Amino acid sequence: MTGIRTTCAYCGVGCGIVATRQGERGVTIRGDADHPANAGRLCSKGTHLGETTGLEGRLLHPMIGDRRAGWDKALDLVARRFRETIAAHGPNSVALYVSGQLLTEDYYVANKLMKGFIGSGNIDTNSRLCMSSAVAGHLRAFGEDVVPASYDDLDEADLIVLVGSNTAWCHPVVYQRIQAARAARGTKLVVIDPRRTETAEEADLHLAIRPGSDVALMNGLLAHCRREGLTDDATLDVPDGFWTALDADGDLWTTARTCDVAPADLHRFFELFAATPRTVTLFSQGINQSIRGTDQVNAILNLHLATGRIGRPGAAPFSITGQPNAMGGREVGGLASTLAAHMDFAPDNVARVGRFWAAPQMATKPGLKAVDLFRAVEQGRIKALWIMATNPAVSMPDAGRVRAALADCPFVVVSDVMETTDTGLHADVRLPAAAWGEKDGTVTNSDRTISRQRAVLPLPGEVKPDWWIVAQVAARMGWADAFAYRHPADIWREHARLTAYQNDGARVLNLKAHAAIGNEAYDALAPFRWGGRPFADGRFSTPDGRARLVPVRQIALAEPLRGWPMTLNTGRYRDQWHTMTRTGLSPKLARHREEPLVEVHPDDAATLGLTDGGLARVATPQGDSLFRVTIATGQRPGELFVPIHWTDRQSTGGRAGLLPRPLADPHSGQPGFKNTPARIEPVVPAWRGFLVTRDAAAALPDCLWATRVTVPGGALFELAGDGDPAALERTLPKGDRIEAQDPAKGTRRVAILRDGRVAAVLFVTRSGLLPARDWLIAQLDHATPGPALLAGRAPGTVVDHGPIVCACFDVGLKTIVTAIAGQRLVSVAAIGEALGAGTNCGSCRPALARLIATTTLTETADAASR
Ligand SMILES: Nc1nc2c(c(=O)[nH]1)N[C@H]1C(S)=C(S)[C@@H](COP(=O)(O)OP(=O)(O)OC[C@H]3O[C@@H](n4cnc5c(=O)[nH]c(N)nc54)[C@H](O)[C@@H]3O)O[C@H]1N2
Ligand SMILES: Nc1nc2c(c(=O)[nH]1)N[C@H]1C(S)=C(S)[C@@H](COP(=O)(O)OP(=O)(O)OC[C@H]3O[C@@H](n4cnc5c(=O)[nH]c(N)nc54)[C@H](O)[C@@H]3O)O[C@H]1N2
Ligand code: SF4
Ligand SMILES: [Mo]
Repeated sequence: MTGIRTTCAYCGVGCGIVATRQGERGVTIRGDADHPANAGRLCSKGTHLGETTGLEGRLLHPMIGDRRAGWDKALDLVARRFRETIAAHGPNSVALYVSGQLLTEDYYVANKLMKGFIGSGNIDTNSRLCMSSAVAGHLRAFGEDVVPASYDDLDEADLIVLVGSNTAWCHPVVYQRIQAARAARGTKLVVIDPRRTETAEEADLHLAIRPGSDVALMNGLLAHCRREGLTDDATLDVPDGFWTALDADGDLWTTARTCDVAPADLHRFFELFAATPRTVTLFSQGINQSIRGTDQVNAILNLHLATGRIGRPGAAPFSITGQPNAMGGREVGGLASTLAAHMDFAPDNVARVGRFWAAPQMATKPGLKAVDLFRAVEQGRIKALWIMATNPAVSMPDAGRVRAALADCPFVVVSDVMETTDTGLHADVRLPAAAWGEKDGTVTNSDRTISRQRAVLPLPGEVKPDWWIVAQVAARMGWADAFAYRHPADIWREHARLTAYQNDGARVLNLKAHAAIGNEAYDALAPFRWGGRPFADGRFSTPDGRARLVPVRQIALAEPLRGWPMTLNTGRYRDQWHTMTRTGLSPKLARHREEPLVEVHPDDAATLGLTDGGLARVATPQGDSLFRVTIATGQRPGELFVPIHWTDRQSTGGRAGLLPRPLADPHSGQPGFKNTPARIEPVVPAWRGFLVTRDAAAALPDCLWATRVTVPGGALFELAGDGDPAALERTLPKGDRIEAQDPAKGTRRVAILRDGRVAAVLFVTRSGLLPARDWLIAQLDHATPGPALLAGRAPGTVVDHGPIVCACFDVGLKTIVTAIAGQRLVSVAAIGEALGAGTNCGSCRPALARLIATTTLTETADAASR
């Protein structure tokens, strides 16, 4: 085999990849056919990882302020400031904020430093924002945070229910697996999501419930199963009054009203679930990211426990994780609320872990959870903060406030792979970490499969692995012996030993077999899943071995607030990852959704005067930001959806993080990102335009709306503004200039040539049309004649392919629609044969299916009106 087996950098599906180095920094990628998570498949993000391994924008040296510093100096400074702060203000005056994008080994070392040596619980992680409600729900029901499902269950299920999960975009390879199961055994698919996502579009049934009504739905379904005699709670711990309270919630019609769905649809779902013992309920952020997230999780767990849909093939509740190593972080105890190796802060656990670590100073109670942690920074109670592998200035709720807190914090350290991030701007010290392709260690995916990530590329510049950086600081704080790791395998063995240490079966997580593994065996480690089929024997990790049903009630859903009549939902795009530090480098991935859009129902758009393609300001009590409007029938009226990805690096607008409330679930501390009172109003700029430039790293032009789109050979900026567009000229590179103007329309076109080759073109207009961007982008660095450049198109005809649908083969919307109509293509496979679209990673297949449906409809409608 050529190439190195590793795992994808992105989502919790945890796909195996075979990566082959090409030249200095290049990597070619293919799916690993032997990996149990993906059997060779990859989605668009994994497929295009090779476009993101260059050194552009990387942080390559330690930095103190804006100056390069040697490692010794930077590490000494971090250790000294942490030591001094602790000496003056106690261990709780410092904190670490880490990430599900660290490897298990990195995570283990950071957790050990904080909880065993500094002696505070103040280490929390971005997983708090991601699946802490699932963790809290598992603990309440099972007594341990164990995901009782595996991907194999998806192959063996007869019904799959996706709740609050846009699987087709966020876990595409799992989605393909679901589609394969549907094709192979007729598995039914139900999607529960207020939005009609691409995932929902292909389902057998979509329940577009009112946001926040999931408890009503699950409780209603459980009551239905009880009435049908399908529940068996003999072996469960059932609190008094559990069943009577459930009955009091009312019948199908009441539930349908609460959830705002048709009673007939709800009935269909209830009957289907009741008739299907092999059911997997897969859930993610629509459930977790709510101020009632933990109760929502337990409503799902109650349903599965009481109907026996757990611990059996094809039957399980399945909390799917977001980040590549969210699960590994849970295993080492990287949340402020857990200790280590699936142990909590019970005194005997604290004593046990303390013995194991020979810890001088154990944390004895949970630390601050993310929202409270940044509040403590704001209030000056935390005076030294170290952030690793996460970008909270963008991703925390009420992010404007988080930025202000960071700016005021006396000492901020940021370990990142990128030179400039919105968070890094507030750092006193920046430490260059190894990126995907350079890192070496393990990750655990959504179904408990542990895989190796292996280095394909050498460490560039002075970059170091995260575990090394933490261990160095620990050593300089005085604990060299406890952190004397030389290889990630040293850490892995220690972690494995801790999971097995005095574990008499009380904890399912037990990696005993790995406690003495050699370095070579570690390097060669094949993917394996721990825990087998958890709870198959009916025994849970509670003291009496019984699972607990947790009484949960649907809270009254608030009426819209005065002045904030809309509800704002936030989430993800198919081809972008979080704050775009990596996916933002890929021209192919940029094409799916180039700008941050706000999706609005057509009725709302009509009432509020919003136009498709126009700009709008979305405001909440926390802040406001501009977005480009897209009218979407898949939105419920009164609800808006915006993506989370755009940062100050990428755009003057689209800053979703400024908008959500910093309110969190009382059990888990997970913020409610999906449901914020908001309003929206149109913004009509005086002029619109765009800039295409060879300078990929060009600063954002200073105007009302400027969004960077990575394109082959440079960058495209979409622009709009109110002031004098002449100010934009400052952003043009130097060179020979040609220009044309049309005063009647207020149009100005400028092209800059260097050595006769196109360096940049700028088009601005007050009332005219703008040409399609594709052809101009393709002219970068070409010796294109001036008149054609200023005309914005090739002499003769140009084909506008429309927005890219298939990122792998660059196939545009218009090309596809023309082919469907012209060649009478009736299936996704037929489109694949004709155009190649959808035949590689498959991420665009749901979009292709929709194009077939809508194109055929239009054709029929045209025919009928003729
Ligand atoms: N392309 C891509 N994939 C990713 C990521 C990425 O950034 N980009 N990030 C990864 C990470 S870390 C995570 S956590 C996952 C997240 O994966 P998902 O959870 O699938 O993604 P989201 O888009 O955050 O939200 C899912 C859905 O919840 C719905 N929802 C909102 N409110 C409610 C509600 O009240 N009830 C119900 N039932 N549904 C509701 C939203 O409309 C949305 O469609 O994705 C992972 N995969
Ligand atoms: N409004 C709203 N906000 C949300 C969400 C939402 O749905 N809506 N979802 C939340 C969820 S589920 C999540 S998971 C978060 C994600 O939010 P973040 O974690 O803030 O987002 P990322 O862009 O993944 O940030 C990772 C950072 O680590 C860097 N990095 C990458 N690899 C490494 C490495 O190996 N080592 C180091 N040291 N650095 C590295 C990257 O360059 C980047 O700066 O966002 C949360 N915020
Ligand atoms: S589904 Fe896509 S992003 Fe997720 S691990 Fe697989 S290839 Fe990577
Ligand atoms: Mo996440």
